[in-house]
Amino acid sequence: MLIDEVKILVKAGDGGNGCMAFRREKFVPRGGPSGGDGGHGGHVELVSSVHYNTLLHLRFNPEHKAERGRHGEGSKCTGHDGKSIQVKVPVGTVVYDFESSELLHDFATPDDHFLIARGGRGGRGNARFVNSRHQAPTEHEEGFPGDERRLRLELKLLADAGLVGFPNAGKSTLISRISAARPKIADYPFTTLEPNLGVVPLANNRSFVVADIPGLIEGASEGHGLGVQFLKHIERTKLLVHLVDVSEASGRDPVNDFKIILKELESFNEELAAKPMIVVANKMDAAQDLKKVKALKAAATRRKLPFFQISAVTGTGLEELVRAMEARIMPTIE
Ligand SMILES: Nc1nc2c(ncn2[C@@H]2O[C@H](COP(=O)(O)OP(=O)(O)OP(=O)(O)O)[C@@H](O)[C@H]2O)c(=O)[nH]1
Ligand SMILES: [Mg+2]
Repeated sequence: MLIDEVKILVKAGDGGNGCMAFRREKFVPRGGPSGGDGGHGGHVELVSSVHYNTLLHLRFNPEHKAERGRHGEGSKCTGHDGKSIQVKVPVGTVVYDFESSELLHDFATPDDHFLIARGGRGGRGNARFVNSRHQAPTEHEEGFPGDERRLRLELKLLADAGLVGFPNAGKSTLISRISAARPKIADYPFTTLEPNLGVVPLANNRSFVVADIPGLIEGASEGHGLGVQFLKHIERTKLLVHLVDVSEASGRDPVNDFKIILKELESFNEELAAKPMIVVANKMDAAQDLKKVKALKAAATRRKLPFFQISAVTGTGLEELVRAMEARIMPTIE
């Protein structure tokens, strides 16, 4: 199980200082105390969001500080409150105090707000200290400090997309090209024996998680090859990426391969087979008979499935593929 973990610092804003002032006006000989209160510091809130699947965006951005309150001013002007900030985390994030390891919050649902650092109260200005026996107070308070905490965030990564296909189709090669995962790659079947997860970084500071699982073969649902046991790792994904080897050297028939895998998925679990799927012709650099590629495209189109041509080795078509995956995995930003 892949765990994403980051340490972050959250610091709420300090309160503004209270002001010490006396009213001075022409023809008003003894103006009263008029120092305003300081504004309150902004809070830091953690908010769970469906727009994030990993903690990657916090790794490069580990400090989150809310604005401080402005100082109070004369004429009983209260300082402005500091702006609060929100730090977005994926659903599933568990928050611990870094020092004590105390569990502070577990984000189980989207749009859950958790106040993690409270802003400091503004100090009172001298106008507040006036009473019948104390007409000209000079007392005023400094602002109170905002909370500061070091946190450890943990997230059990779940795959957003699963790579399926025959052994040797290039699934591990693909995940190694689009993520930092470095699975074993070799030109023999069943190189991958355990599922691998990779985090795919996107341009907009977001990311999604891809699972590379061992290849399937005909009869996998009856236990042939490594069987379908690994499919349970992608049962909760939003998308399947079906890789088909279209290279000449493989000597395979892409359309036939494609249909066999579809059949195996169906016999494992109809819900899994009904997930959104992208069909990918891989090893285009080594494809000689483009009729085979065309036939695969037709088979995909007939099933209303989007079709892409890539070479996981040379990198051709990977950008378009990642964008298509992103569009199907990430909810659009409102
Ligand atoms: N020419 C070419 N070869 C590729 C491409 N993608 C993968 N390969 C080769 O195909 C072989 C199998 O690649 P893997 O990534 O290990 O395939 P896999 O689907 O993970 O295989 P299993 O783990 O056995 O299921 C390796 O020798 C790769 O170098 C490609 O785009 N073009
Ligand atoms: Mg592999």
